[in-house]
Amino acid sequence: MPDSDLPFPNFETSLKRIVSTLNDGGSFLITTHRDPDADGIGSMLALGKALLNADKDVVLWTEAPVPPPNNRLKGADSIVQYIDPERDFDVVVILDCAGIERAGRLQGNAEKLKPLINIDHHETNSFFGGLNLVDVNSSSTGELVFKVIKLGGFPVDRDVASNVFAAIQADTGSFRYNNTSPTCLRIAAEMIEHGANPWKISREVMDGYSLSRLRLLEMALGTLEFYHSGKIGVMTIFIEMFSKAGAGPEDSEKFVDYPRFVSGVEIAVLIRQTGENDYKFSLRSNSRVNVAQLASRFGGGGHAKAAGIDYHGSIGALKEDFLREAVQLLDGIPN
Ligand SMILES: [Mn+2]
Repeated sequence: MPDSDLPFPNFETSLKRIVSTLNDGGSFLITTHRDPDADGIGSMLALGKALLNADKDVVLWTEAPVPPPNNRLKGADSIVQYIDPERDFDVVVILDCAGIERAGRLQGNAEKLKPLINIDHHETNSFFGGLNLVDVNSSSTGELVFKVIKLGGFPVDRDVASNVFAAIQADTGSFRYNNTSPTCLRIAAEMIEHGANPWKISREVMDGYSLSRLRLLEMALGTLEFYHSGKIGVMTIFIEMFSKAGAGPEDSEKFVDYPRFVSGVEIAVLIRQTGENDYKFSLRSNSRVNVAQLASRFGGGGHAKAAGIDYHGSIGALKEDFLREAVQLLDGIPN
């Protein structure tokens, strides 16, 4: 059987099939996961603009309006929250999204989502598309999207370049995490040659903090706790802290880095209250521990170094359960 007939063809075959589907199509619906990050939004905007430059019809959709700072990405004001139910698309593209259930209300129209292209780099991706370009070794979905744009010959302008750059920059922690590969640095360099301005992107999108975010951080830092000889660092944000600071959930983005920054910490945890008995746990690993594996014990998922869990229950019991599993995992790994 030729490789192209396999249900999960290799990377090059998937890439070629996706490029020819995009070339053949005239109208596209492009989206990303709920609570999108800069990789999701940047990838949408980059692919959308490149297809637009090739005279295609493009609708960019997210379930909720894009909050700051990612609404400052170039072209973010063209993202809509409404799609005419009568409207058909030749191709639907879902970016940076591990499972179809994370793709917002779109999943209700499964019949309309064909052909469905899934481009992602999450370890837990469920290959929900008709065409799947999933590569866990890619730094970001932005990197994969650029490979599609390049092979397709879709015109790259400054907006495309800025969004690919921002997507890669965001998912590599500004080129610091261990997914910072020669490939992503080469693509980033190419994006600068196409007009991306690293300082401008850093200043507007990566830094761009509101004062309420810093007020929230001030309170959150006061909650830092350390467990298991300082190997587990936990920060907690309760709903009343958000209202006191005048901040939204997006203002706590990357706060998990603060416990992660501390020497000796192997697992960093940000606990965010989202409802009376609802909590989101964001997990980061500094080295040996696979936090996607840890998250999956509680129905969550993500990457080896960054994962999340949605929890329902009382905070005391949740923390106890979580810490027990985390300690077990840490102790089971040889130094
Ligand atoms: Mn990503």
